[in-house]
Amino acid sequence: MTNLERRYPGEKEYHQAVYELLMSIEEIYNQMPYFDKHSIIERLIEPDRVLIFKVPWVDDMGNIQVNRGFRVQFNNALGPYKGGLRFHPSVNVSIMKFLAFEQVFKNSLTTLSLGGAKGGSDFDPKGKSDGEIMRFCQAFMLELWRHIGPEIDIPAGDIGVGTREIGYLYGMYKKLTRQHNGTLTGKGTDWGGSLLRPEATGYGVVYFINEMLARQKDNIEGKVVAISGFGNVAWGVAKKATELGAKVVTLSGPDGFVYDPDGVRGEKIDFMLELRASNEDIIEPYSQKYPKARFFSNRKPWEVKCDIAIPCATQNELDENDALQLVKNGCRCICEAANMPCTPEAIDIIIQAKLLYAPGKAANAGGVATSGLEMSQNAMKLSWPANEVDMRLQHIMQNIHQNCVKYGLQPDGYINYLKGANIAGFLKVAHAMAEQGV
Ligand code: NDP
Ligand code: 2IT
Repeated sequence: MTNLERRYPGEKEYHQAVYELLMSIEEIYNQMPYFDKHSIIERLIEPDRVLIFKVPWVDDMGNIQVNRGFRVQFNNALGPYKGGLRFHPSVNVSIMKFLAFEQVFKNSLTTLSLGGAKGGSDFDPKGKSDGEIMRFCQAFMLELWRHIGPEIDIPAGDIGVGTREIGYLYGMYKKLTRQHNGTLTGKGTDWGGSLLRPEATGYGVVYFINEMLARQKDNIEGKVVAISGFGNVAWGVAKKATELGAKVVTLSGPDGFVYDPDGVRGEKIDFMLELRASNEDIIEPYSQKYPKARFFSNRKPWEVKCDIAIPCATQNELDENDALQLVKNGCRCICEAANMPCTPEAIDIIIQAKLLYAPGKAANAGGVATSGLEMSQNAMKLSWPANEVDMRLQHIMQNIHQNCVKYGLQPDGYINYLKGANIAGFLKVAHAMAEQGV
């Protein structure tokens, strides 16, 4: 850690992600000198390559804008690089590296042949016209296309990148390469996209929660659920949780959160999507449209009494105070749908209180797993019906859960899912690296 911090000063999200993993695997690593002999840690924490490029584009006023583009190809021991693209003004090298690092172990957990990568830009989609989004995506691909390919690196969506952006990116990729080979997942379902990919991250999260609850002879039906965000992942979680009989009582945006005592269900879930698509990115209009819902400006949903809390927005959005509040209010389960949404201090509190806690790299792996299923369908030039994709997704989430239990079971019977996920994800990558030589 000291070396890493010296080499990459200020990359705090990256340090945080590496530290968390190292703490989890320390014991098992020290029991197997074989890892040290192959310098696995030193090799594992250094990305294979970090690409940073200029993205110049022309806005609707005719002005030239310049953004930064990134692709971190972290590790391809298990398969071609795979991971999403994030368009958000906060994007920087540290955030890209932490996300790519997490992706390596998440992809390992899916049981599919996928390496880990992440990319994106500090471009802010907020308030941009459709034409501007298209021109930005085209300019971004003008550089990225030479670094990706169906057996090299397969990008997908993340914050600010959904089906529309994937369409523009893929269109440009296709022109430049003259190939329609499926590179990029989350495509439109008429031209190679897998059914259920948009829902998959959220659905997978809810399947994972049900697996955790099943060990306690319980399930999600009748539970009160608090979620943050109102993007793609929040939408999938709300849809599946509601379908299985839970009541989702909160959503949040950068302006605050809404509390809906009747539950976010039916047409309200579709309204979430409309709000998100409006490019306004505020949640307050929800409470204007549904008067029973109350809006709390500049506050977080974690103050609401709930059985299950599911952060679905961004990194470090749930801190120590939020964790204390959730524990005090009798919350039983905190499941990370976003990547690294809980701070290390929050995680300590949650685990000490022996709550069910699922780290993002296990719980949200259904998204990338379904991207992997999209790649399989593209390679076969076939598309599976939704129920087949769903069945495979459920099976993958059960498998991830079992692996977390296998490596996370503590002497007192408590399952430390963080430790379990990190060890299970790490072991596969480490063995593959050792077997493939330096
Ligand atoms: P969306 O862009 O659809 O939604 C993101 C939501 O989070 C929005 O409500 C957004 O509001 C909010 N948000 C983003 N950045 C910040 C910030 N810095 N501070 C506060 N709120 C923020 O993205 P997704 O739903 O796809 O992604 C949500 C999370 O899930 C991310 O952590 C992502 O990495 C993770 N994830 C996504 C997967 C996918 O398949 N899409 C798969 C696995 C994980 P606003 O932009 O206005 O701030
Ligand atoms: O964080 C993630 O796992 C994603 N954004 C999805 C990546 C993918 O390749 O589908």
